[in-house]
Amino acid sequence: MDTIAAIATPLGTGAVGIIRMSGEKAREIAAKIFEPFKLKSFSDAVPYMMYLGKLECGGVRDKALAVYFAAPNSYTGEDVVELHCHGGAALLKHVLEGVCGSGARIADRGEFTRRAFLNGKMDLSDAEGVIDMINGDSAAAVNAGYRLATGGVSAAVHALTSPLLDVIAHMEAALDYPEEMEEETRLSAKPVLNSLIEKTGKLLSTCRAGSVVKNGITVAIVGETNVGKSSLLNALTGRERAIVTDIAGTTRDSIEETLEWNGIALRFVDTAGLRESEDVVESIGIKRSKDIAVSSDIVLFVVDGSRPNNVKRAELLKGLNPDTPVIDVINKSDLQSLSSAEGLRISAKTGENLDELKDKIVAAVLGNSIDAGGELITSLRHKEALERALASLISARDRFDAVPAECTLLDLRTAYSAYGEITGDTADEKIIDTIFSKFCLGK
Ligand SMILES: Nc1nc2c(ncn2[C@@H]2O[C@H](COP(=O)(O)OP(=O)(O)OP(=O)(O)O)[C@@H](O)[C@H]2O)c(=O)[nH]1
Ligand SMILES: [Mg+2]
Repeated sequence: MDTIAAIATPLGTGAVGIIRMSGEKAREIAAKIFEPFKLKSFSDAVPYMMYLGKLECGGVRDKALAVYFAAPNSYTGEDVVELHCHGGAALLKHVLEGVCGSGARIADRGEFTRRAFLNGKMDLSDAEGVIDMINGDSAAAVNAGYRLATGGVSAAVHALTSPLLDVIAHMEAALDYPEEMEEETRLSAKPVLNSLIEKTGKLLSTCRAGSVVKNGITVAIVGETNVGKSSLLNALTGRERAIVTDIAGTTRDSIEETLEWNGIALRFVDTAGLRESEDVVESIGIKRSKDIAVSSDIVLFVVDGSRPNNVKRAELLKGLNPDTPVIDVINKSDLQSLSSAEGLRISAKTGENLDELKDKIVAAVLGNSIDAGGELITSLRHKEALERALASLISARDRFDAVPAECTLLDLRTAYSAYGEITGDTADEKIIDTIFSKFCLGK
């Protein structure tokens, strides 16, 4: 394999900037451009040790650190060298040019990780975990990426494919034998199929929680005008984000703000108060409020507890997906209560019960679907592959006694191939290209 190189740190100014090389010539190139202070040559470098020295390359000089990771014990499985330079954009650009002039070429997006996959250092789903860790915008998302990257999902899938492969092998072998033997093998396959169907279904049932963990929860704050929706957004996020006045119809456009609660990203969307309006701009805002409520994961329906209750709740929430949870929130608990509405009493002014509200939001969306220690499916690609595997397994089981063994085998091989797409065992080039194109340069 040729030697690839890239700047592994973000472009811009920083304390440190890292140039990474992978391939046969990595150490040789490093030895040409980097003189360690305490060694005659970088060719004598002990792997996994950092050396301080002079880097001279691409027309620039730097006092830098270099480290050599010897194949196969490196990220890519090949010889890897990292040059830890000072983090200047021009400096790094010139060093990279110099490195490429010495026999490396610039790496494509995700090419380091792609090589790691091709060299068997990680499964395809592990590689996707690496992207998720980098892109994760909450602690829960990062941790789900970590679980994926460290083989959680691939182990769960391997636990399904190995018994399936056994069944396939036995059934294939039995095809050539007398009928009783074929029958016996077929019968012993049945309980395995049932167990695979159950386990695959269980994994699929974690998709909703997985999506919440990865993407966060979108929370629409809706209600009549002046009930304190914008005040609630501001109180929750601790910022004067939305304009608050005692004039009904203050908010016209939706305003979004994200906070993290117990590691999960909560994306609150304040909306225009719902009422009959002749005003063109306000009417567009109200239409938008309804659309946001429909597309969000959960709705906070806010009423003003200091006003007699005449809220047309059902009418205002019309069109909502019946599966979308709604939390009734009675705001202004610091004032005398005149409302008979039921719900969680809060005050955007004093902050009363706001933490309880955030807990309630997470519980309403996730329920107890996060099984501690169990794997979470966070990727749509994995979900689709599992669904296809499940459909084929069910088809194999349900037609088991009615069709020849060859037909059952066809279903089982389809299921096996669907599982294999997740780990990369059976993924085709196109899937692999798509996955690595989502990586950043230098990863
Ligand atoms: N006492 C008290 N007043 C509040 C509370 N929350 C909001 N208010 C007041 O209620 C009025 C309306 O607040 P907003 O946050 O603008 O209400 P809104 O629901 O966003 O109103 P629209 O944007 O018009 O739909 C303001 O005068 C707020 O100061 C609260 O918890 N207690
Ligand atoms: Mg408002």
